[in-house]
Amino acid sequence: MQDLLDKLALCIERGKSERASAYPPEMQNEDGASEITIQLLNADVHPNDIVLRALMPAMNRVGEQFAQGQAFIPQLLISARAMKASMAHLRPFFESGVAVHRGTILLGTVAGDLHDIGKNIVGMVMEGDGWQVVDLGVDVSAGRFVAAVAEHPQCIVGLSALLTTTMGNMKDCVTQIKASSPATRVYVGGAPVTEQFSRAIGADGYFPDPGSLAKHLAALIKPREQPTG
Ligand code: B1M
Repeated sequence: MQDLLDKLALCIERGKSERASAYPPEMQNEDGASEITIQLLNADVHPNDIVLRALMPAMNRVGEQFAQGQAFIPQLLISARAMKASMAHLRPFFESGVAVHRGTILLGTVAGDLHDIGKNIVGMVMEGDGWQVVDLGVDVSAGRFVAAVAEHPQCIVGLSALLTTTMGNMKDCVTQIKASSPATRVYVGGAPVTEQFSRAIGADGYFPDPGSLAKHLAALIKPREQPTG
């Protein structure tokens, strides 16, 4: 199985989305991220393992190459596309896995930031844990968060940021959300964010991954209803 996980990681690194894709030329007529993900799922590999043992390490390697000037924006984009091709098959496995409704979580990547892969994984995991996810997308202003909280008064908010230059915008979001709705819990996450930063901006907590966020919320908030069927 490790072979298939390694193959999937290679597809992410090289940006091979699916077999039909002509890119990269040296991988023509080979299975891509889409086909290999299906093979892994058919072999009963858990979606979490696919994320943790193939997708994330591959994306981190692409990020390191980018940081060292060995990869450029187009490579990041095609890797992101391959990652999304894989995640499309994983989503149904995370959705509605449990017969509970814990509440609503609003998710968004803060203003100025276009990174959405991590936020999307958080969304999938939370859905699987019984949360209704309202995904506001990327580049979300504090004002849009405030308006969405007004529409979903009982919600919890999860902010994501991947850039040191945009994580500062989380403060604005926390401040404005708390000003309009003091009881709303606001959690933060994303690669550059830390617990210390979370405390400094008045957020209710920092979580490094969706699993720890889901666990924290499950302990804090008991399911509100048990739908039948
Ligand atoms: Co960008 N990028 N990028 N990028 N990019 C990083 C983040 C970077 C670290 C790369 C590097 O230099 N090594 C660097 C940031 C450096 C810094 O700020 N210190 C960087 C840069 C510089 C940039 C640009 C500025 C480059 C440029 O234009 N010169 C630019 C900014 C654009 C913008 O946003 N305005 C840019 C653009 C892009 C692309 C658009 C090309 C693409 C994003 C595509 C997309 O998302 N649709 C991209 C990518 C792919 C990356 C890397 C390679 C991968 C990010 C990713 O998807 N990781 C990234 C390097 C890296 O991360 N190693 C990089 C996988 C993902 C599953 O992990 O997002 O961390 P992550 O999410 C995790 C946890 O953090 C957590 O759970 C997730 C799952 O475990 N989590 C939460 C996330 N949000 C949470 C919220 C929570 C809880 C947990 O709620 C409470």
